[in-house]
Amino acid sequence: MKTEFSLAAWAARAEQALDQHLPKAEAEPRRLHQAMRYAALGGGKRLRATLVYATGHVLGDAPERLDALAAAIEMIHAYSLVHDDLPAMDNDDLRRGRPTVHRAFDEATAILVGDALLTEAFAVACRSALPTERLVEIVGTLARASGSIGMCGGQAIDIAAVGQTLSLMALEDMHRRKTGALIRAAVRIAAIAGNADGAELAALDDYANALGLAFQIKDDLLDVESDSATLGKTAGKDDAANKPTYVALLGLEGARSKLRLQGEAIDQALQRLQRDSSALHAIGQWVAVRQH
Ligand code: GRG
Repeated sequence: MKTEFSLAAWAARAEQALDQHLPKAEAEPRRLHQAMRYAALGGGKRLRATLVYATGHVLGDAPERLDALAAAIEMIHAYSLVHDDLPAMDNDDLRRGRPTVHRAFDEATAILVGDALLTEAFAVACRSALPTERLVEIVGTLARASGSIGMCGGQAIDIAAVGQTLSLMALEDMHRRKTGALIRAAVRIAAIAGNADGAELAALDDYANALGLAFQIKDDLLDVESDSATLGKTAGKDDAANKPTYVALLGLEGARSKLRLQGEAIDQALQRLQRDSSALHAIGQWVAVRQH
């Protein structure tokens, strides 16, 4: 039986969950808490939180049970963006159409905002009303996805690769860690919360893996297709021309065809679920056609 869902409603729900679970702006230290809220609220596509709700929906879990996990994964994502924007990394002035945290506040505050968002995310995840063994698995999943074999590792590989020619395999490995790991974790933590069995976990992981690559390929395509992608960039070590991308390696048509292949992998993975997976399918379609 098909069940109703709305990706936009889940994205809006994530915003409310964040508002509820982030430290209040009036709580001391106020400047840090205001900056954390500035970084995490009021922008972003909420892809990772939407994946949490959609995976729960496919497994029959109500969104109320997943609010803390949705907030936690968006907090980790927000931390990564704040640190990625720092002068020592991408040195960006704008994020989500507003000054980056180190511009709106200051650099030390931005470092602390990232540290606090990452750390607090684990406390927020632990607010989920779940059996302890599932919570432990969820916390471990989030930690591995964020740490040196996941997102931080991908960022380190990316920094080392600036100005270098990467093979397709190396580029894919970097993206699987840098952006793919957290996207996979979003699906996995909802799957753990929803008590998915081994076969379902494997199918969902294959889905998320293909979705993560599709997201990155589309990001590279958008970078060359839209002038707005360069807004807010300061020239320097992270000049887009210096960065290895799918378009640089495969050309426009090659990258588009690789994106279509990920779409097929998404469909195949979802077929193995033997459930109404239209919500996850809709996210796959949105990733391929998104314009920002
Ligand atoms: C600093 C530890 C550390 C990691 C940074 C994720 C990341 C690693 C950097 C992001 C750099 C970047 C702009 C990558 C391109 C793809 C990407 C992840 C974009 C941002 O994610 P979206 O598009 O952002 O989901 P919104 O704003 O919609 O939440």
